[in-house]
Amino acid sequence: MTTYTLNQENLNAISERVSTPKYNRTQLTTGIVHIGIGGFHRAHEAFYTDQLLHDTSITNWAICGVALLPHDTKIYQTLKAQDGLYTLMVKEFDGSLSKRVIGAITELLFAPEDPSKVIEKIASPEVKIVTLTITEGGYNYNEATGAFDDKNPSILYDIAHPTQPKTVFGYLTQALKLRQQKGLKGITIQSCDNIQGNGDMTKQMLLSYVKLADPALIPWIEQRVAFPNSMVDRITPATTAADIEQLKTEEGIVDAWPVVCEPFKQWVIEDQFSNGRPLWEVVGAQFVKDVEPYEKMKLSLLNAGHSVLGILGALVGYTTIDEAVNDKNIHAFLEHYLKQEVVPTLSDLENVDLEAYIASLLQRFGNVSIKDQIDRICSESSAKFPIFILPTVKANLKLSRQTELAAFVVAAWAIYSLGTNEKDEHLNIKDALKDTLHKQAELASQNHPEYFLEIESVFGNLKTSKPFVDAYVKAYKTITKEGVIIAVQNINLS
Ligand code: CS2
Repeated sequence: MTTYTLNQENLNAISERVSTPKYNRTQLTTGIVHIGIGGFHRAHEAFYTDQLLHDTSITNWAICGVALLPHDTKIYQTLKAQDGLYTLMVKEFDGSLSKRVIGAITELLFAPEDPSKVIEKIASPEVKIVTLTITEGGYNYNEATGAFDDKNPSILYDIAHPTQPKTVFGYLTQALKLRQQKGLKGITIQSCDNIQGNGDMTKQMLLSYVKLADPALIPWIEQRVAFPNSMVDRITPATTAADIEQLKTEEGIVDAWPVVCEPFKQWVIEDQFSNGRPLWEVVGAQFVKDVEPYEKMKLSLLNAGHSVLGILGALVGYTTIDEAVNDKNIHAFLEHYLKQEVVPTLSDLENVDLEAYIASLLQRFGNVSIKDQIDRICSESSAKFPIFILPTVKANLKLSRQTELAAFVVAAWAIYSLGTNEKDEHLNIKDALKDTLHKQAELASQNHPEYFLEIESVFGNLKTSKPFVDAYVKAYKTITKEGVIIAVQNINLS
């Protein structure tokens, strides 16, 4: 079989083998600048937008993908060499694979190379939306103070060097300022990260930055920039060498960075845009007045479920999420956690069948073709726990309800942070707070489990809750003594 390198020139030949964009990519204009062109964006927003460009005659919503950080060079160069094209490989439950080339990203910028290009792009009249996937930790929010972290060295750098920014806040501020100077219309800044109230959070953090960097811009932002909240969902594991090889062997397509994902997808967005928006509803997105209940449900069930499986699974020695959820003890633990500790906190969700949602989650987690990496799930847990798990704990403590199972997971995380699993294998921990986590985990292991809860930027004042600390210490001791599986078996899950 002839092999073709994925790029615009070879698209015709490739279309004989897999589905490719049928719209004329060269005639599109850029309506969206997206910051953070990792797998999730390419499996989600870019996928929806590609479908929209495909199904309608709309031409003004192509995406300019921005790689913001110096370590994003590889993804930038790869996509650039492929003219923004990549293959989406959807792994169905029955093990089959559907492949499709996505064409919605038509421009690419590498911010560290020339910041002014990114600033000017956002400040061009045809751009109406900036979307973000900058990860949960990217918002510069400090859990301990409940505010923007104004001591962050990158933030201080951006304030001192406004035209050569490094952070998303520095870029957005300069770009908004330029839009104001040019007398352009407002713009929408839409977060696609897993954060409760992700639009509100973006607004709060951006305004905190602008207050320090350029306070005169605040009224313009308040009047002309919209920050819709949204709930985003599609499980997107990291691409492996085997995925790249499979595409080459099966289709003769040489794609240096395809994206793999599950078939399920969901996007619920608050319909608040200041300068128009794509008709994403035509291709399945849901526009609603209030997205909060959807976000809460997804973060506290799906994302929390992932962290539970990730941390417990990693300690036991599993490497993928399906292995962890297909272990009957871990499965039972997770199901009970979701039903006993999370569901009671979601009582304001009307018309949602939570039992059915949980059943579908357990099925999605169990998809053996996905092989979602436990390493991916456990990475940056210090940014994830405060969003996925701790709000549930706080809500339960407030009403004097059980937090035993969440305490068990936090205890497992403290033991995980020592860096070795129960098989004595090294754990590859990736976390911005890795050193702090390790240090507190070490102290905890010397007969003071509670020391792990001292990390205020993660736990806030959780250490002052006696019922939680008691449950946590008890779980810590049991897991250390008996291991995760026996400890789980010994919890009364009825
Ligand atoms: C995961 C998410 O990063 C994580 O811990 O829970 O990436 C998850 O796969 C997505 O939010 C699914 O929509």
